Amino acid sequence: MEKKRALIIVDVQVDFLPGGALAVPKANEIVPLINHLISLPFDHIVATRDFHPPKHYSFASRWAKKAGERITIEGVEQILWPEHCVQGTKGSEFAPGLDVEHFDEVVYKGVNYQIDSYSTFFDNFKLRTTGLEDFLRLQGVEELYFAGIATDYCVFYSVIDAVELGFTPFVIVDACRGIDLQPGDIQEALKKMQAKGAELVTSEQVEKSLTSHSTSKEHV
Ligand code: VGL
Ligand code: ZN
Repeated sequence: MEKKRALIIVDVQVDFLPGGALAVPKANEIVPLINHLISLPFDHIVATRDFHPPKHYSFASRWAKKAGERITIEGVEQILWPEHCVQGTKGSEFAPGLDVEHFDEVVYKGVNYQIDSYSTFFDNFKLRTTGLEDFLRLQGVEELYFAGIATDYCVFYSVIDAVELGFTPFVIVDACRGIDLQPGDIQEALKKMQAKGAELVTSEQVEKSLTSHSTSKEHV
């Protein structure tokens, strides 16, 4: 039997699009591409949402500091960001035009005001899980295909955790966009994910591999 596959769509939200509070260059370009990926025969489609309370610790305004500055909380370095993806705001919503009706599961992260969460599996202190691992284990999913924002933050930490948890992760590089706080961050993140054991693929390769054999969905 074939391995079950899930598409994991990371943080494709209004505040990360050009014009948003934490705008990621060209992030709007991946929306049609991700919609196309959603139409492929994945066993599960999961989307994550960065979803912060108004005075979140990761917000520069919370510390009267500037975005891009760093602080240390309980020995863990925190980059300070502009206020973004605040619960209940337009900026926290999924990108307009994203095919949300096909999601099987939505995972919320960064919901505790004192702890940031780049990974879609755990918060940055690894104190709590988001529930994503339980969902994937329950469904018997082994292969994870990552797309979304940001290549060098939430996609990166999610993929590293996915390897450590024993999943088989693929990064769909053309369906991701990154921040590049320092130029080169995106390339370095891609290299590190590959070195950790993730496979870097294109959406075209994913389409070919998913449409060339029958899917487990047809057998259930
Ligand atoms: C993200 C910075 C702060 C991300 C979320 O989705 O990559 N980056 N919050
Ligand atoms: Zn955030």
